[in-house]
Amino acid sequence: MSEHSLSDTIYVTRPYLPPLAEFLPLLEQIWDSRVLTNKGPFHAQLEARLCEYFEAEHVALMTNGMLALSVAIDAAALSGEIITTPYSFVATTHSVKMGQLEPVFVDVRPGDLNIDPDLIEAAITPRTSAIVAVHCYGNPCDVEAIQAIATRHGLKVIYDAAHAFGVRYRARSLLSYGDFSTLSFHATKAFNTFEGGAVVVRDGDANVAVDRFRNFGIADEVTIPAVGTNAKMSEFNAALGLLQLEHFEHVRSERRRVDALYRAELGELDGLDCLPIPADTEPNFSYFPILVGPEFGASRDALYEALKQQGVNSRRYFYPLLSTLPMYRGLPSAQEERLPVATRAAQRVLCLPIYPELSEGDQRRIIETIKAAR
Ligand code: T4K
Repeated sequence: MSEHSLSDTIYVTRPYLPPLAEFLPLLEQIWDSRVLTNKGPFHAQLEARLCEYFEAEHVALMTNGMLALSVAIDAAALSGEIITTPYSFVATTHSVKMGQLEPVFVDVRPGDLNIDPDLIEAAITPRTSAIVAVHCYGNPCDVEAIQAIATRHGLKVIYDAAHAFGVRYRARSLLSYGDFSTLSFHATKAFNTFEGGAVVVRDGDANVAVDRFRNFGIADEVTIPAVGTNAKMSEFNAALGLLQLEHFEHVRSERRRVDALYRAELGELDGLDCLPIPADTEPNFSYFPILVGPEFGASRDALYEALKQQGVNSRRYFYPLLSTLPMYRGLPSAQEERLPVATRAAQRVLCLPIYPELSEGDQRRIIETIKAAR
């Protein structure tokens, strides 16, 4: 039994919420208007604000990040094989599979655990139609190298940018790269609307398909030219998003504070690696992954348990590796020997608590537990 009560449990994340008093007037407007969903006024405002913020011409709000991926995959009109990473949350590969496409796993790079562009070309076949890459933990993929390969082979590029809200790379929004970027605004993300998501669309023609697919394939009251789903964001979520946007730089700076203390205290420990902050990047500090190597003196799972004993719930994002799941492990690209970097990372990774309200005292409790576990 843990000696800690539930009340002093430290979770891997806690959602940031703005002061309730700021949200109530927006709720009153919803109550007055009775416009609850189907592209209401808050929905329109949030899409417009995010277009500015993401430096994009088209942003379509969605119910969640998984449906955002499904919508982008549908709008990209793909077929056959999709090159993707095994090192992600399960939504990435499931959205490929649910689009009746075959995932082809390619290993990741050790420096940022994003898909390794040097390995992509060898995985391309005449059946390949796209690359679905993930900006894992919000760290940018090698977007230039990936685009060059895609252009050479006529492939679409979809970035699962679920972790990458507010990230800037080479002085522009990371979401302005690729044909589509998809976001999650889930409670556990750096920017949340309770549940929510978005698709950033580069090509205006695809924007029509995105818009239709999230609304049952409907074009107008009497015209339904396509199959579709219901992936619409409600007015409640959109109103919250407008407010959250005003608080996002506060969220980012509080997360930066937590990130900096971990780096200062854990960065030099033998056998424990923090992922470096990537060059030319303004991060959002949405996760704090550490990699626990054999020299640390305790295994990753022993450290996970030691933290739990002290009331600290770290998480093994991303373990198990997606290529080991029952529905994917039979794929030729899922063989472990083809994915050595991702396999090792999944065995070693632990994401430590990081969120704006994490106090220095609680963070020091986490750090001391890690040091004592060696
Ligand atoms: N692509 C990628 C790369 C993703 O990482 C994700 C989602 C998606 C796509 C799909 O986006 P969505 O469809 O979810 O919008 C969580 C999230 O559910 C999931 O959104 C996220 N990635 C994934 C990495 O993590 P769990 O199973 O770890 O969540 P859960 O409920 O255990 O929450 C973790 C901790 O957060 C809890 O211990 C306490 C705290 N928490 C959580 C919730 C939901 C709160 O304090 N309040 C809350 O409301 O999956």
